[in-house]
Amino acid sequence: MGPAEVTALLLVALLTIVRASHVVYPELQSLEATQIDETSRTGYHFQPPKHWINDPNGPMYYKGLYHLFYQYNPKGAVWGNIVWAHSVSTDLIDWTALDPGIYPSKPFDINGCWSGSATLLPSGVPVMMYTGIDPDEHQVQNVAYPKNLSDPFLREWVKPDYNPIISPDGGINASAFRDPTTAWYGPDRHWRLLVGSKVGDKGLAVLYRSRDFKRWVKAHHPLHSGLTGMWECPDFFPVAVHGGSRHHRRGVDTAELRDAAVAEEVKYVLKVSLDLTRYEYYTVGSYDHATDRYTPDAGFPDNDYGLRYDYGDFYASKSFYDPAKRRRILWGWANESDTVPDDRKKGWAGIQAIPRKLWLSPRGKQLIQWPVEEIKALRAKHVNVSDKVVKSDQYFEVTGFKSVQSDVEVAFAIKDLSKAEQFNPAWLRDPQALCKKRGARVTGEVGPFGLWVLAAGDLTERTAVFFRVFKTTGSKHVVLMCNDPTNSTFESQVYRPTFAGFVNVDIAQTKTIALRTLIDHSVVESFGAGGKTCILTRVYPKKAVGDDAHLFVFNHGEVDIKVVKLDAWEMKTPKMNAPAQ
Ligand code: DQQ
Repeated sequence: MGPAEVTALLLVALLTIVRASHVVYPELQSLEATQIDETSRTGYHFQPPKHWINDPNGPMYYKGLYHLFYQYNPKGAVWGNIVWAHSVSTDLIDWTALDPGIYPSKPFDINGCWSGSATLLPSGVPVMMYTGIDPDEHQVQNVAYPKNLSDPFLREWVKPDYNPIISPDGGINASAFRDPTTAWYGPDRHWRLLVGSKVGDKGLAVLYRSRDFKRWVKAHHPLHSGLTGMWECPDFFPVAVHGGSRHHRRGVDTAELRDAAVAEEVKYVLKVSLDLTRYEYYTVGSYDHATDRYTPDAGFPDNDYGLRYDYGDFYASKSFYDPAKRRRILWGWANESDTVPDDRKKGWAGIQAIPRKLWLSPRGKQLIQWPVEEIKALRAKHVNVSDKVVKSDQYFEVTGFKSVQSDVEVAFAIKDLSKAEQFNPAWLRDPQALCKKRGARVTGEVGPFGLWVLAAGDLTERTAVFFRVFKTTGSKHVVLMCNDPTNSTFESQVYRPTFAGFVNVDIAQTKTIALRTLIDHSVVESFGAGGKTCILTRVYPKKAVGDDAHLFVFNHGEVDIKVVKLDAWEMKTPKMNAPAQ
């Protein structure tokens, strides 16, 4: 490296600052992308034609259309100049891009329009609550209303002059005060909402109440807090309890809580996004409307080791209730794992994960997520394999279709669990560390077995999605699900940690385990055991691209496994954010 390059690098380092949780490159943030590199661009995951995206904002269903807003830089492929870009869809598959819905225009948001949520008022009027950055760089909460309610596209939004509706008063840290939730209505006829914040090391879900949606008063205590640093993008919503009168997979609208009978039959989910570690965790618990206290159920660790929606690259997520199909849908942002210069070269950065239906498991021990049923409409050419034994250290290729943009469902059977390796209870806290130690190339007894996706024909590049089974005390087992991208690309600068989570299944009883993986050029989005454990990762193969991307099944354990059934489909490319005519 010559002195000029060293100076340039130093300059970039000096100019690199962190604003809220995002790294800011002042010299890059307004550099328009002139060319788009399509090599690793996704086909059916949500993304605009170019530039940077991050958090999903204000998702909702209105007059027959799904609306998705998202944090977007209209001027470049790195974070900055943030507006609420806006897209609509009738089916969550084909998307039409509209002009940005909310963008800096008033003193209360002149330095940025950050994340927020939609609330549907009882009158049917949707209202957006979002964080604005004011001239003093303070984070304040604002509302915006549609200009024309009869326009199902909700193209224009009006910000009343009485904004901000919530300012960082009363001991609130003005640079750590953001991402208002959907509001809910209590039996005392007051609206409530949460705003993410922190005091010292303590993350807070600060609670506000309002009678008229205009004047908001801070409650004496936050709804909840935890020693996990700044809480971004809190989400708080009800889920139906199995055994109640309604089907447990059905979603519950916060608006339904006005009905006391419904309110008695639900549990609540509180999810927070941890700015310090850039992952999210959730708890399920009870919420007492009268005292505004939320108490997580026993069995939900309320700390860094809490359950996660996704154990991979999935952040700043937000759910909404879909009245059209009576379900709760979760959107989450997946960042790039390649470098900032790569993003500049690509001309784009960031995607949204496939929207997931989300519900509480029958025993109330965790949430389950599954890609929305609509994406099945994209399935095209189909291949399948059944009853195929994969012996120790063997693998085979799934041929006859193009896997670079595909949907793969497989069920593995394990005949002999007696040889499973002994589990060390110290591993329980950190599946990711365990998977780092026992990556896909480390042989085992029961596992590693699973898929090599986006693999080169000669296997010099491959991303492994796999399971390992351990035995613990008595006849119990622990199942680990991993995503190992360490061999995914020749490009050494790509961030590629192994990601992992445990899967809550009684494998001695089921003897089988299912995996569904959505492959989309640079996305590997996996759902273990019917959606109990999810891992999304971003990879950028150099060789395993286009028709040169292959799919294999492998078994690197001592014990044979069997592919009971594998179904794989090529996926069509939907209409992805073409501008409205
Ligand atoms: N992204 C937004 C913030 C939020 C963060 C800014 C999370 O509102 O806290 O783009 O990714």
